[in-house]
Amino acid sequence: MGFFSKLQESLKKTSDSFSKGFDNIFNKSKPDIELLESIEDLLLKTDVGIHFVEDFKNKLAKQKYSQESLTKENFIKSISDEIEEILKPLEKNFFREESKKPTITLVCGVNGVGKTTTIGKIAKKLKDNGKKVIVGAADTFRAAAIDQLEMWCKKIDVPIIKSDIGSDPASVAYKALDTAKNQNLDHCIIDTAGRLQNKKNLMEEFAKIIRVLKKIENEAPHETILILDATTGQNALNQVEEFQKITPITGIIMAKLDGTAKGGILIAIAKKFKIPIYALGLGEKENDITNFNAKEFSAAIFKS
Ligand SMILES: Nc1nc2c(ncn2[C@@H]2O[C@H](COP(=O)(O)OP(=O)(O)O)[C@@H](O)[C@H]2O)c(=O)[nH]1
Ligand SMILES: [Mg+2]
Repeated sequence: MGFFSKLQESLKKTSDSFSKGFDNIFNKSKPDIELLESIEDLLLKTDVGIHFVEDFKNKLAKQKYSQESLTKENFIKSISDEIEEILKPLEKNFFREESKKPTITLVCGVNGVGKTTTIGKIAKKLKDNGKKVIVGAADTFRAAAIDQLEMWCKKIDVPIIKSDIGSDPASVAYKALDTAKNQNLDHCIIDTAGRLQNKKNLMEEFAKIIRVLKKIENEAPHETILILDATTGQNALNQVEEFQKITPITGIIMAKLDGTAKGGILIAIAKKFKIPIYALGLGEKENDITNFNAKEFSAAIFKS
């Protein structure tokens, strides 16, 4: 299956929600104001966010649709154009060629969003692209987290640096980067713990990881990727805000877009934070990841 079909299939719940909503709205002939209100409700249900809805409504109001041109097709065209316009500037491919060797990437996000799984997928994809990758298991808080990353690394045949549960995350990160340097590898990817409920500790932990990485490579980390879970809806916005206080985020990967009708959350996040989007997670398997493309995303949302 091609990645566009995969994206379409993954976003099916979101696109079904849009298309059923639009059908319901446009099957009844209603005066404009009611129509706009129905559209507003529908958009809010898919989590695109109030700012998007308000701006879009203003834009529509300016376009002055006549009664005849108030068709479903016209609306869908306007909305998908608007979405593409917002998302287009944020297209950034994580798998682009990098001159930095090794490219050092910190992966962060709250527990359960898909950090470890996403690391497995990106390491696999980088490896498939001929890159040499090493992974550091710096989420030392839970034994299961280390085991899980190790299982991934075995499966995709990528080396891992790990230590015991409870050990210092910064020292794991340091060892991973040191190995990457010594062996002239292309990518060093560090998994981290996501205990946002203990923000002060997490902040200190990140500061320390970054401090020790900088001892080896002054520019480290080149990338700090925040993983978000599309099924958490509006809460993802808070997570961006909180993690930005902990450390500057260079890119977002939205995981679990396959499991939700609330795929619109990506639009809300794009509109509010304007952080580049590196990739999308579309399932639990190793190849369930795709580059982010604004046009394809918008097309997939309005497919059905
Ligand atoms: N459906 C789906 N599940 C995912 C995706 N990414 C991760 N998961 C699942 O989400 C759960 C938590 O993932 P994990 O990588 O352990 O999250 P972490 O705690 O942030 O490291 C696991 O059951 C994963 O299989 C995705 O893109 N789609
Ligand atoms: Mg994990």
